[in-house]
Amino acid sequence: MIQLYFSPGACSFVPHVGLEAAKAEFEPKLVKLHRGEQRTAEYLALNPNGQVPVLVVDGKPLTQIVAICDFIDRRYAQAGFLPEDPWQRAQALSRLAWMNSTPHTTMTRWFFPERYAASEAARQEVKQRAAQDFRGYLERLQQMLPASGNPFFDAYAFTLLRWGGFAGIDPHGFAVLKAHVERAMQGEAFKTALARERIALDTYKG
Ligand SMILES: N[C@@H](CCC(=O)N[C@@H](CS)C(=O)NCC(=O)O)C(=O)O
Repeated sequence: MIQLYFSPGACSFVPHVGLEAAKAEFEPKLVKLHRGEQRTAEYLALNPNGQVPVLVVDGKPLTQIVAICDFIDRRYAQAGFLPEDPWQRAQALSRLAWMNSTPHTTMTRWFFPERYAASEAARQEVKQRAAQDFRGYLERLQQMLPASGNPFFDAYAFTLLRWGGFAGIDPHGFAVLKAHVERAMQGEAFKTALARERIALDTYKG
């Protein structure tokens, strides 16, 4: 029995698409981050970090996107998401780890500036600097595209490009990345996850 704790539009979209693409049987469990449901005692018992995603497998929690992707890939090996060759596999995991550690955490600064600075002026500076850094990371992500080719990468790329819209970053400025993501959005697994989370690439308001 598999359950995925997710929140609409959050990074949990990555394993969400992965599970759908693997045609896995799983129970989606909605966590309302804006209501602080990730900080309840019950949830912290699953993930002491107070974050989504959590994959619960036969009652046992697994956290961290990269580890969850590795698990999904091995558990549903027939889907062939990640390369079998050790070097190519490590390279694919390296790209996911970079997305998780670098652009992702940069947007965490933009979403939660109060965790990084006390005054309103300093918080605005944190957000401005985060948005500036994030643009550079989207450039680098775009350059990685020729080496992509698995649903985890595509779902993370979608998530990051969508988050950029909140920070005033127009996805049209990353035409190749946008086209790649929009192609991925046409896949059945993507469509199912997008519909369940009720999200689209529509966060940029110009
Ligand atoms: N490194 C973690 C990052 C998880 C993460 O940043 N989750 C965010 C959503 S994208 C979250 O749950 N934030 C809630 C909070 O910080 O209160 C992972 O790979 O799972």
